[in-house]
Amino acid sequence: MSLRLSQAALSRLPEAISRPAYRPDDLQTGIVHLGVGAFHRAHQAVYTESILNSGDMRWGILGVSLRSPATRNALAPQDGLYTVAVRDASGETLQIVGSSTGLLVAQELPEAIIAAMATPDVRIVTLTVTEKGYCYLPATGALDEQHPDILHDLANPHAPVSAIGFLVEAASRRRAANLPPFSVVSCDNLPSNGKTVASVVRRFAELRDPELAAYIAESVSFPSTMVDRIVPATTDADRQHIQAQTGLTDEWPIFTEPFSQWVVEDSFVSGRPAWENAGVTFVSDVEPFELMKLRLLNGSHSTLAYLGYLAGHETVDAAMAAPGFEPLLASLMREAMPTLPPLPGFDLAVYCDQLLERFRNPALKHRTWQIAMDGSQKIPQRLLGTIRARIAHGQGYTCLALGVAAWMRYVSGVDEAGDFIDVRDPMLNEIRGRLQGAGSTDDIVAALLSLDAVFGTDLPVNAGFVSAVSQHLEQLQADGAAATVESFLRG
Ligand code: CS2
Repeated sequence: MSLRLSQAALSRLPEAISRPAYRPDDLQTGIVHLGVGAFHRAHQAVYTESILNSGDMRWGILGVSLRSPATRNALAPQDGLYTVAVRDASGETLQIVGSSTGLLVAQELPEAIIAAMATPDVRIVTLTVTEKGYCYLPATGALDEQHPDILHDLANPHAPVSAIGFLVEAASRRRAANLPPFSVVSCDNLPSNGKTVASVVRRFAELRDPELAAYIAESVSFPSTMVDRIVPATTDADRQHIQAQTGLTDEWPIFTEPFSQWVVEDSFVSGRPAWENAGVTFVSDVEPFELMKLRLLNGSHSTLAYLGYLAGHETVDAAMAAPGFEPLLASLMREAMPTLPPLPGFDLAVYCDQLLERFRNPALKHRTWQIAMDGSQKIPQRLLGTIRARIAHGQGYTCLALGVAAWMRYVSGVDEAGDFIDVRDPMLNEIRGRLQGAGSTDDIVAALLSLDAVFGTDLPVNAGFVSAVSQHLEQLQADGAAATVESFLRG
C-alpha cells in the first residue's frame, strides 16, 4: 500500500504534477454544489481551482452528495484532494485539485447542508444532479408533482431529499435571515437549464408557500449554462494507474479529455468568480450554445451508445472504429445542423469534425452502457426536439429516427445474443409495463410512444414519425445493429 493522497503528502508528488498553489486554511466556501459526481470534479471544480490558484480565495466549493456517501468516503481521508488526468492519444497530464472545502451527504445531515446554503459567504449554488435529479417531466419540463421525492419534500420541507427541496428550503432560510439571495446554476445537459430549474423551483415553492415563490421569482437568479467535457466513470485500473504515476493512493481520481467548454449566462445576483479568467465564456443568451451541444454532441452520443452497445462495442472509441458509425454520426449532425439558431462567428462544420475526433479519443474508454443510461430523460432534448424541428420544415430525419429506434431496441432489455441488458432508467418500470404483451414491431413502437412524458402528444400521432421509427426498429431486429449501421457506408 502506498501513502494516501493528502495535504501532508503533496510534497512527495513528482514535480511535473500540478497542485494547489494556495493554503487550504485560506479557502472560504462561496459555492455549494449539489451532486459531486465525476463530471463536476472534472469541470466546474477545475475552472474554480484556477481562480483559487490566482489568489481569490472566496470561492471554495462545499460539495453535497444527494444519494450515496461514496464520494465523501473516498475524498474525506484525502483532505478533499483528488487527481484529474487529462488524456488523449498524445499522452496524459495530471493535476491535483483542492477546491473542495468539504463534502456532506444529504441523508446524513440535511440540516447542516441547508445551514451551509444559508450562510452569508455562499453566493452561488451549482448543480450537476443529472436530468432525472430535476424531478420534472422530460417532455414538458414541468415539475413532476407526483414524484416520490417531491411528495416527500412537500411533506418534510425542513429535511428534504431532492435538489429542488434543498434549494427552496435554503432560499426560504436566506429570506428569513435577510441575507442576500444566491444564484442557482444548473450545470446539467437540459435545454434552457436555467429556465428549467427556475420553473421547477418556483412551482415547488408555490406548492409550499406562494409568498416564498414570489420572493424566489424576484430575488434568485438562474443563469443558464452550456457545459461540455467528456468524463467517463473511473475504474479500478484507473486507480492503479494513478498510483503508479504519482506514488500516492487516490481512491477517486477523475479521467477526462483535453477539451472543456463552459458557456454561462452572466446574470449572478450576488457576485461570482472571475471564471472568464479560467476560460469560461460569458454571454447574454446561452440557448444557441445549449442547442448546438445537446443536438450535435449528445444526440450523436446517445445514438452511438445504443447502436454501439447493441453491436457489441463496449466503448465509444471502439464503436467509432467500426464500419459505418462515423458516417452515420456525420449524417446525423447534418440533419441537426439546420435546426440550430445562428451562432455568428462560429463554424459548425469545424465543431462537428472536432466532435468526431473527441469520440475517437482512444485514451478515454467511455462505456456505451454509461451513456445509454437514463434514455427516457435524455432523448427528448437530444433527438426528439431536433426531429420536431425537422418535421416543422418538411425535412427528413432518418438518422435521428434510427437513434430513437435504437433506444427502443435497447430498452427491450435483451441484446442480440439473447443476453440480459442492464437497462438503467428512472422510468424502467413504466417502460417494462408498456412493453408487456407487445409482440410485433408496430406494437412495441406504439407501446413506447405512449410514454407521453417522453414523446409528448404530437409525435405518437405523427404517421411519418411512427413509420420511420418502426422501419428502423424492424431493420435493427432483422439485421442487427452492426449491419444496420454499416448500411450507412453504402449511403
Ligand atoms: C453523455 C454526456 O453520458 C452521457 O449521456 O452524452 O455525459 C457527455 O459525455 C457530456 O455531456 C459531454 O459534455
